[in-house]
Amino acid sequence: MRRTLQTLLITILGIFWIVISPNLAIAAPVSPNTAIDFTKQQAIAVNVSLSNTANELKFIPDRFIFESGKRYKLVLSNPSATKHYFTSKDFADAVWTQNVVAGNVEIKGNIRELELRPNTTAEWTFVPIKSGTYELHCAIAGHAEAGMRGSITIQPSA
Ligand SMILES: [Cu+2]
Repeated sequence: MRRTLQTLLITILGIFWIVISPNLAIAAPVSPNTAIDFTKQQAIAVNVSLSNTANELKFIPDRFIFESGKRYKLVLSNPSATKHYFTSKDFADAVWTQNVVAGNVEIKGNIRELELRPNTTAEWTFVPIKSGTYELHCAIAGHAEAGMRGSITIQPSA
């Protein structure tokens, strides 16, 4: 008699579990597989040259279009004989910076501007967040006026 009662109880608990378990799955937090992890997204490489071997005062290219929510790796190089800046503070405020890698150093955290000495490169990995068009210039006196400027556009995600 006692054994029958025990079996019955287990059966009832079993049925209860079958009924409740799909609801538990629904109540569970969003699966990690469906969540977006920007850091695992393949980075889209974009190159920019600050001046050139002829020391022309310009960015090559000087117009950029990025899409919000995508991960980019901006590869900056300075092949000229003088140092230059990649300055676009409003753009820097409109992105989430993952890191900047220069030489053997990786810098994490917000970036405001980058200074590149002659024959150096740096890689800036970021995810655009806020759409808009932002001005770009070199912060060295006279360089922007001589043509070292451009624009960076962040488009809303498609
Ligand atoms: Cu410059």
